[in-house]
Amino acid sequence: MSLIKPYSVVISGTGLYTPENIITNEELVASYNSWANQYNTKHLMEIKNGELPEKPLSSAKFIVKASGIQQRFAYVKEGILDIGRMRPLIPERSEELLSNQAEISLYAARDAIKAANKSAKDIDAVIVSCAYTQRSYPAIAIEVQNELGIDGFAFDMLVACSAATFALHRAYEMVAVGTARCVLLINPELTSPQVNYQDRDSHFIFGDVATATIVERLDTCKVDQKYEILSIKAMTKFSSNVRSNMGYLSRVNDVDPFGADKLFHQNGRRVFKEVCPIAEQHLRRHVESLGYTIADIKRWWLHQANINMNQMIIQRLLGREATFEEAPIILDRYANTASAGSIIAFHLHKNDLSNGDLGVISSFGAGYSIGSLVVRKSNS
Ligand code: CO8
Repeated sequence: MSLIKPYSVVISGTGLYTPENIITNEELVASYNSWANQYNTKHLMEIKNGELPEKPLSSAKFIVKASGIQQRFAYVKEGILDIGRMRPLIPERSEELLSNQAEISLYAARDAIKAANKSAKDIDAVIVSCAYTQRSYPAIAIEVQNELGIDGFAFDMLVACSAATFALHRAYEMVAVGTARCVLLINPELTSPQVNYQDRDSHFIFGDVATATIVERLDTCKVDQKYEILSIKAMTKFSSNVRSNMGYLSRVNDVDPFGADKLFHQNGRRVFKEVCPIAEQHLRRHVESLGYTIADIKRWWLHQANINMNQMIIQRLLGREATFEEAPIILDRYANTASAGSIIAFHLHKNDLSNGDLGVISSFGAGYSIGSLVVRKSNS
């Protein structure tokens, strides 16, 4: 039993940073295939003798059919398509300069603060939440807090695909109980440094982006269009089917700190099969626990990893195919942006809802982790 009377909590603004550089499927496949052909020629004898497997070729047609992804954005494009490098070229910055993740966080954060009609003095806490942070400490969130001149406190948190929804949950709790009036949370998803561009099965999956959200008390909100958070729900279930072994122990393990297992790798087919039913059940239970039916939900801002996954989950929930308006897709342009996908969908496809309309923001993926929020549009 809670002794604290909770405040009503709203999302009052969102922000989006989209990098200038686009990489199309065709460009990515041409680069990968050149690299694979070069590798196969170089290792012809070992491949013939069965000592090494041949590198199979990739295809843009396969990528669209299997994932729905047409292109992705890259924070730095230079180096990714160069078959002598196949990773972005991001020079190290001196300690006096802004870090890369703080830089992209600030673009999205300023956008969200403006949308919510807030200023630095209104904000009590900053959360940076994403799949990776570029250093362990000091927190990227504290760097962002300093740049924006925000008082209070800031911290980083990592929950892979569910980093954004789980951070929204923490922000909701802080505002509801009154430990913060207004929270800025940011998802600087700089994924390209962790993509294995020499792996045909995953070279196409990810894109870079940053999103930001302002969560505050209803009674301090200064904008007409807001989304009241009615309920939050999370679940996790351990699985190594989506994994990166990059970590600070590589140095003492005496292993290659940049080996293939230190980059993103997955058993995509198993993730698909296992996560879809868990996500569907989670979302159904969440909505029904509030006394609503699935049909009461006007919009589903779902995790954006794979179009077929979203279609299967929504088909199971609704018992029919969803329209674009009911479950918007942004992964065709942005690809999988780790935790930011559902927030991009929310940012781009929320303004047309009417007063009182219900929606669900949800993530599902690595961990496994599933996070959801049921929100209600309020125009006043
Ligand atoms: N080109 C041509 N053929 C290919 C390619 C390619 N690029 N890749 C695979 N194939 C082949 C396979 O080898 C296979 O051939 P065969 O039938 O002869 O064995 C055939 O195509 C079919 O392969 P799959 O069965 O693997 O194909 P799927 O239809 O399952 O599609 C996907 C593969 C797209 C990976 C799909 O399984 C998927 O999307 N699964 C869900 C994945 C998911 O949601 N993962 C979670 C992502 S993690 C996350 O969101 C955040 C993590 C943290 C961030 C990390 C940042 C770097």
